[in-house]
Amino acid sequence: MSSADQTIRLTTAQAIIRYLASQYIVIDGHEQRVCGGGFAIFGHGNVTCLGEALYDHRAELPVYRGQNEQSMGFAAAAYTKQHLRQRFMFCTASAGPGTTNLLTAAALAHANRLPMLLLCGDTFITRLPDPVLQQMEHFNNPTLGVNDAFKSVSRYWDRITHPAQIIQSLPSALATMLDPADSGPAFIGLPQDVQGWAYDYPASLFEKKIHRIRRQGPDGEEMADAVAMLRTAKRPMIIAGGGVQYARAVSELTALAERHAIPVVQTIAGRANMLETHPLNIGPIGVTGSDSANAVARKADVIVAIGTRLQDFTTGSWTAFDKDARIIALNAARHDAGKHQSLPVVADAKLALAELDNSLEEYNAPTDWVAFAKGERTKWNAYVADNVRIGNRPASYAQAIGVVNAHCGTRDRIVVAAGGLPAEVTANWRTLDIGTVDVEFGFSCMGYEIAGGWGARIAQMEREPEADTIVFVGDGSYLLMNSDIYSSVLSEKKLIILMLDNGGFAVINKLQNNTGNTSFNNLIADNPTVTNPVTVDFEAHARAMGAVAETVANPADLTAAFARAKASKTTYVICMKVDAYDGWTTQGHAWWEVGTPHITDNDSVRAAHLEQEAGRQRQRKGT
Ligand SMILES: Cc1ncc(C[n+]2csc(CCOP(=O)(O)OP(=O)(O)O)c2C)c(N)n1
Repeated sequence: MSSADQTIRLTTAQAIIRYLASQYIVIDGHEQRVCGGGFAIFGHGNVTCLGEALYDHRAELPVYRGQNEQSMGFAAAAYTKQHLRQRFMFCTASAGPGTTNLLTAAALAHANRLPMLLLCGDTFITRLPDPVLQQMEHFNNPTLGVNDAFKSVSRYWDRITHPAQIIQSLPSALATMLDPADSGPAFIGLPQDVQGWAYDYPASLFEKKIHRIRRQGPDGEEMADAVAMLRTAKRPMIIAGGGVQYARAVSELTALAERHAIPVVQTIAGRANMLETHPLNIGPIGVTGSDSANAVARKADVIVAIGTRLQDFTTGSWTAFDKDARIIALNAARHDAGKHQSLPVVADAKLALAELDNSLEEYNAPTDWVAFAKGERTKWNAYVADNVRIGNRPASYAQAIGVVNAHCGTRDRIVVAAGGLPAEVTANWRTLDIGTVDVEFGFSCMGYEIAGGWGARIAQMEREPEADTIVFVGDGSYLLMNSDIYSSVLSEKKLIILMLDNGGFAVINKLQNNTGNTSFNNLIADNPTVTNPVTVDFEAHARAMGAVAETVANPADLTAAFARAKASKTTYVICMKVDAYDGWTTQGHAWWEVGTPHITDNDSVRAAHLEQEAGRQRQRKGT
């Protein structure tokens, strides 16, 4: 008998988990499992078969018990982000509501291009017991169920209707997740009966396999065009996105910028691509950016956009640039490289940046242009220094950010997602080390903060346990999803959480006011159906989940509290009130397109609409 004919008889679920446990990757010379384990909430749809298989492999693939499927997915997203997409985790949900709870997390991973494996129970293939618990029946299509909802938020989708199918499906799912151009969530629906069916699997399926993340070199002609265009630049600018970090191309980016004196601005995901102190770091660009980056962006004639999907916060809804500026888009994904009629260079950033650097030879950006960019940055630094200064106004996000930034470790990781904090962190945070900032703004999803902090901390403890994970969260996001404080305590994955309370959804209230509308339904104080406006005791709430918690009266008291949090071995929550109106960073913004009413009886809404439309004059329309 040929060795190729050797088989191992396993259930579908056993085979999936055994396969996952035998997949490896080499990171910095160390072989590691590509799957770092997973998050699970069991129910009848996954406990009996998948649960049995996971128990047998619990030493190789650690299973963390979640509190909410959605937050499990956020934790998995933050985990892979911290591992620069080189390792991922799985999430398993039972069926019906457990599975649909994962939908938002899948969308977040899709928007942020993050790998995560979703293993979800499904209805019976035989249909003999139908309709089953939690089954949603489509009267005219029995194949449709809740799992089909994942098709639009997954990069890979499959339903296993026979045990043999995983021989094809699992390698495809992994190939998708590890492809830099295609990376995103992979969804596998597992009918409850099929999970337990047995099959004689080829033994070779379970042999140790070492994966590589492909580095696609640039096409010669695309690169030649890019070099020719960049050589003509009188005012070149680089936009560095999150893809630079995923390609582990930070040193190539820095070398290119330094050798040819090209100013670099960053996207939100690319916020920690360059140290704050680097002279060519001109700051964050766009709607929540800096005056310095936006001033440079307005004048740049050739823009090299690297590893960015050019979302509206980066481009100021495409008003941030000169209409005649030309864009070279260097990206692993063809989709991103072709945006806005850019000159595409479809390639791995590390390889392409090195080649671009060499091919540019003696090209240097004109010195007056570089001096202009540096001068703008100096002015922005002064603004930020004053903006984070304690006492400059009522307690604000910026002041809290300033205190933490001044006292955190250089390798500490900060996690932020929704509300006003992403903008405040992007504008005011001084990057102390590469890859230390996780501002989730691909989906800007409330609830990611604490759950993501937990996942980030799991990854951080695998790589650099001496550093801390620091979460900034508003009261709105906290109330939406906080139960992973308990998870972090249970699993001893310590977080430092800054819970900043401005009485509700303050950033949306600000948008409501800025568009001429009356405050309504955002701050607790402005909700007509709130007839008993009690306040939440956040400190007691966090303590009830096992965290150490304290409340500070003002940013001046935050320094000592943060030191206590640093010294704590357990998750530590610091609560502080900030001002909902007088607390914002007011500089550094670019125009942002939001839909405003074209007709209204309200004069201030009409005035805001006209002002908003006036900003459109600068908008590039796809050219
Ligand atoms: C899941 C989700 N629901 C709704 C929104 C829309 N939204 C964006 S920010 C925000 C308010 C967040 O409140 P909070 O966390 O208190 O931050 P603040 O606005 O006060 O800074 C809302 C409702 C969102 N981003 N995510």
